[in-house]
Amino acid sequence: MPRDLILGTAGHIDHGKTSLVKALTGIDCDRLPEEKARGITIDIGFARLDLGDFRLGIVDVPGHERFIKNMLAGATGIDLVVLIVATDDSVMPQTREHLEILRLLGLRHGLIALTKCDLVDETTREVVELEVRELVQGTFLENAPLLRTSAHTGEGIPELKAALADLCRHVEERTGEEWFRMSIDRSFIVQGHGTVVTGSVTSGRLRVGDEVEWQPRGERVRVRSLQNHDQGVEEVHRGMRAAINLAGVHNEDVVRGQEVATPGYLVPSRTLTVRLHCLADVKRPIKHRAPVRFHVGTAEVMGTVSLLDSDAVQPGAWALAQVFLDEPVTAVWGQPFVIRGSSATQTLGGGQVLQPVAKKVRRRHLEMQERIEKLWSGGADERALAVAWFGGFSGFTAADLVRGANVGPDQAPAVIERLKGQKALVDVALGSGRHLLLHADMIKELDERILTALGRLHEQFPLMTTHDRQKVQSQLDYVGDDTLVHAAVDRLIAQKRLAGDLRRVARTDFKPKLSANLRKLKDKVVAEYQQARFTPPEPSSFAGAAGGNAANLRDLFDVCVAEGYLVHVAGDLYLHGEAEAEMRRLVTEKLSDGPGMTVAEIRDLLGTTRKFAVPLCEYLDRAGVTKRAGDLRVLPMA
Ligand SMILES: Nc1nc2c(ncn2[C@@H]2O[C@H](COP(=O)(O)OP(=O)(O)O)[C@@H](O)[C@H]2O)c(=O)[nH]1
Ligand SMILES: [Mg+2]
Repeated sequence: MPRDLILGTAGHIDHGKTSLVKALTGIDCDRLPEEKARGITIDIGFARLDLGDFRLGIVDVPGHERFIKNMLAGATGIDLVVLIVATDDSVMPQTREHLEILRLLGLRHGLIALTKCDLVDETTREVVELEVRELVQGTFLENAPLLRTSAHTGEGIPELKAALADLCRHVEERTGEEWFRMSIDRSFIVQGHGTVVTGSVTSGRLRVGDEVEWQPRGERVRVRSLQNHDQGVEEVHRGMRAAINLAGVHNEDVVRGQEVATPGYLVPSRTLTVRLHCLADVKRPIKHRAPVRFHVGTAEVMGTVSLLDSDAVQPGAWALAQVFLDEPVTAVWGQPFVIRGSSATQTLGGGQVLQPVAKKVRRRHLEMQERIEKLWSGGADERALAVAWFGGFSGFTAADLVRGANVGPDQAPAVIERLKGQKALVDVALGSGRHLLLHADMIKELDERILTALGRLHEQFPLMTTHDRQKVQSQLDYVGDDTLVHAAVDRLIAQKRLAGDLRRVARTDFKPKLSANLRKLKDKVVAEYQQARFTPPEPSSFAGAAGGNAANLRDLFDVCVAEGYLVHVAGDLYLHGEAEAEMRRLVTEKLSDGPGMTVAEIRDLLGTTRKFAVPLCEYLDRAGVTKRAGDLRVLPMA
């Protein structure tokens, strides 16, 4: 089986890129009527070249400075490049710009073709060769083969093919499992078949009948049929040009920049964290908050740069940054991107994606920066841990590691097991078979937050022995699964750092300020209120027992209310919690199968006196149990 690779062209307009592809393949890549009429390439065109051991899909790009965005869409999936320089024109602005873009895209393999050699003499050829050699110094093309060609006379074409075949042998083969991914560069309708999307397959393989996720829409669609260079095939894989017939997709909904991928692989985001390089030969640095055009895959989206560790990236320098985009894009860890000025007149820089799906990070936050740097400098385990850490309390999945840490899909389970073994990751069971994978720091962090929140409550209510678990959770500044908090509280109870039950908890290091006497008094108060039901005692009747200290007595009643033993009705009137519930039940029951009741009737129902009946009725109105209708109390619905 020949190996499939994708070759791109690059170079200034009119330098003979399209002519050279035609001389190599017999295919005219200028397919648009406007391209034919004007004789220039506007959008990317495609050809194929068989080289025995290798099959090249060729993407011919436009050289015109106005169509750089199309060049970028074409260059995004290529494995090797032919940089083309016309001998009658030598190095020109887009020769430089295309080379810069190829460098930013991380291209490693290519060769140089001098074209139109039929137009110039030997001396000129030599001068141009020197100029080109100088241009590529320090780049991946530094030692690249340089061939002299002419599309008109055929000079150098066989040698070019041989050099390409040789170059292909140097492109490293990828081993290990990969998920499928293709960034869409074109779409059209085939009569009777529906929408077809095309692109360069950048990873994995895809078969007829498979399902792909169409991003950023997040829709799952079925692959009806596949083509590679106009031939029906059962499968496409990395390095191939592919045309995918998608079931149930409207052509008008497809735009360049969308992707199709293995479901779960890509997640669209408007915020990405990146390492950003400012090109050495731009005039001004890239400033914090600069508006830019962000090119990733075949997508081009407007956005703003936020520099995390500086106010400007100087020409030639690198920085950590986040980009905030107007539209969501899909990317993976390490993926190259390019940024251009917002008016699209200049390529400013580019770099690699570190977090394809990021949350906004505070600038100049050293700990965050260190964690983000780990995503670049660290090995697979460290990258995985960084992804887990940024997953916070929501945790992470194996797919997050594939997308965000460049861990192979076949490697992810082993990485997770290893890190769990090292206690760096924790697998929390959430009940009913659900699991949550968390960075171990999150468990510690949650414990800390629970202890701190409870500590604050103890400080605020020094007399209260315990607090409601729900109340503690509401003070955590936590968004995530409730079960996780419950599990953490249970664990803290098991570790004896908390004391409590299913309903209420306290820190074990907390000593309630209630003296032994007051604790005894509290039990007495609660017991008396329980006994008295709807004819409760006056708080002042306990003043003597409280040592005549009014503040103590007030605190004591507050504690009883906070702990749910008593309910405050009005003024000095309290009911035992059970009596209050009983009152609601009795009144509601009576009213739901009878007419309204007067205060006197409610008084008799509760077996109390007028002194209590009036404030109790008003309490029931406030609580929404009853409402007033003239002299009567009725149910609020009535
Ligand atoms: N004499 C000569 N002209 C060429 C050669 N290659 C391309 N041209 C001409 O240069 C012009 C631009 O070529 P084209 O392939 O469209 O350039 P591109 O913009 O780089 O794709 C056309 O008029 C071609 O006929 C060549 O090898 N010799
Ligand atoms: Mg062209």
